[in-house]
Amino acid sequence: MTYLSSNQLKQYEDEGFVSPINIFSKEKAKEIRNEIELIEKEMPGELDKSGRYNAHLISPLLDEVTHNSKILDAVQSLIGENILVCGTTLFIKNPNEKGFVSYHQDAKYIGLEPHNWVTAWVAITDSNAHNGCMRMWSGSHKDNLKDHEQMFNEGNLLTRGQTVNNVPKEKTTPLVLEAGQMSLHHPKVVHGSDLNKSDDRRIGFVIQSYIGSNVKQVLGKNGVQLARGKDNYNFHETIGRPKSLMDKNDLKIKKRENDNLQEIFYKGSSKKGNY
Ligand SMILES: O=C(O)CCC(=O)C(=O)O
Repeated sequence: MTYLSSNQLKQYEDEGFVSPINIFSKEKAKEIRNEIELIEKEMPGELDKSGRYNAHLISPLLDEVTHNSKILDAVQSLIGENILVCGTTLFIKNPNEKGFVSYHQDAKYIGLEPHNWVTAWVAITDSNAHNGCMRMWSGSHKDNLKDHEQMFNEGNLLTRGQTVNNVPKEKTTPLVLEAGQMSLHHPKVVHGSDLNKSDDRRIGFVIQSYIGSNVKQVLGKNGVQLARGKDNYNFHETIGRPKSLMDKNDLKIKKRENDNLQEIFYKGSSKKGNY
């Protein structure tokens, strides 16, 4: 068991994130990258735009990451022993593309209440200031939810380009990770990321999020998987784990889940973005 240490718990409480945490080897990370790139090659477009969500439903290796016991031990330290997975996102920044993530709070649009949940950002490639790693506004999770401007701006990897203005960027902390490490962040911490200025891809596989079984989806429907413990509340439909890579039926389930997610992400918006 590798629960978070008291120092790590303190970091999460004070800063709204804990990082870095070692999960798997660089070799394993490369294997996972190869599986992602095989899907991209065999099924062009499958992981693009709204297809970037829930790739763990069609990829046995991403499923393995999602249910990794080291990750779950750390998550259990923060949200308790009954843990559900309610979705994943691939945040890929290719070199020479203008991808960035505006500063935002996840809890603003995701519909998961109460905030007994945490997001795990797992580095499939190294992630650093040069290739656009996440940057956290330390301590911002202690404030209420902030106003977000909906920018729908080019290159923004968020659905609506939702942006918290006046973030003191020079004070934000870069979460530098090696492939195989992860960070955990709080639903209300303000965070974003810059352009990838390197000549390789930056790939983050994000479990967004691990929720306690007491958490509801108040904006729509979310299928979940039981990751650990018991689901005492049964607020959500349960979805299965992948049978094999790119299984036909699993592809349909992924599509259905992602259609539901679109309803959640664009609830109340008259405009739709790319994701
Ligand atoms: O991958 C990134 O740069 C941003 C990811 C993010 O905003 C998140 O995981 O909540």
